[in-house]
Amino acid sequence: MRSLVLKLVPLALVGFVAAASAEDKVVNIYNWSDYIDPAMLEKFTAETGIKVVYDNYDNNEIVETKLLAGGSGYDVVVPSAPNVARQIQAGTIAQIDKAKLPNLSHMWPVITDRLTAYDPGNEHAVNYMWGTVGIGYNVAKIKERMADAPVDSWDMIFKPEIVAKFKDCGIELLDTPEELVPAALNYLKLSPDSKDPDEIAKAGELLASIKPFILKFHSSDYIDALANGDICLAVGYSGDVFIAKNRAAEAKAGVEVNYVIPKEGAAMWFDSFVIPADAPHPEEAYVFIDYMLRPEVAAANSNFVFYANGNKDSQALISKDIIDDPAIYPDEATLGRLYMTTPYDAKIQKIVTRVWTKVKSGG
Ligand code: N2P
Repeated sequence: MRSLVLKLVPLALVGFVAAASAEDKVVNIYNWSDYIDPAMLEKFTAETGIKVVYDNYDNNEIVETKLLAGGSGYDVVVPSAPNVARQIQAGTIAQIDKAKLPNLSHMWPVITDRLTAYDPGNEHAVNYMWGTVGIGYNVAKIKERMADAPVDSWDMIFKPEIVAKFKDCGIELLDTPEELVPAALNYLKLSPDSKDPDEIAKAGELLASIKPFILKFHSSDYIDALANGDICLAVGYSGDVFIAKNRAAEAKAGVEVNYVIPKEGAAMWFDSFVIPADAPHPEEAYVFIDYMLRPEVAAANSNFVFYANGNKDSQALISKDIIDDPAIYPDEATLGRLYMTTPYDAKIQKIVTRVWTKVKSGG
């Protein structure tokens, strides 16, 4: 009898501790919308007992505003590279303790090396996914309106007499100057990374000239709108257009969506995990990031959202359609056409924001 009691007590204690910690442990994630396989979150909680509170955004500006204000309550956020650089400077994100991320060993040096331009030594950020900003379109609707439409060119968006032809079937642009101003500069054969106020003003004029043809400025709405055939043309993020393409194919309603990296070139961007300096649960943040760096988890996420990732050892597990598509994993020729941008300083940021507000208000 005595030995039975002794055996039961420790078991009961273990049960109590497990229940208490499962209740306490939580990680607050703030990530881009449509950017993860939800099954990976369920698996994470089942394995670790850490509950995930998962919020979405669809532009960097809101992340930056929240981090600068402080007290966001988030433990992991996923900004793009120029924003990481600005947030390092502002002191809003923590230095990564690499010893807590053993799965960093799976990262892809080609990607991590590129990111040192924004985060020297990769001390603050760990790449999640990367992609491009290009053109998504409804194959039939475009063809109907212009049989020889230059679908591989930014003329589709920036040449008023061409874009005008597609106004009636619906055009959406990402609601962010971070992507549209560089795209306009590049079309004008100016540096997409220009910090020159006169050049930025010229990009603004070009964008204002096509504003009358734009149905909506929004950074995630175009996924379903393209998939349902409600719009025919969008400037969007690569994987998001692929999600639209797949949703359209699954719906079998005769909508065919395509994505192109236009021949004049396009932006290449990188989104990385960071831990806010005031994160309430940094230990859980590390457990979460390290889990996301497992090759099988990284591959499952890429397979679900059609973005390339920064995890070399996951590549062998990614579906062949994705790995072999140069619009997702660019070949050398495509890579040569991709540009990266650097952060605006506060003065130029103000100018860019003003230009964008003017474009959207049609002024
Ligand atoms: C995910 C969009 C992420 C791309 N839906 C922007 N960096």
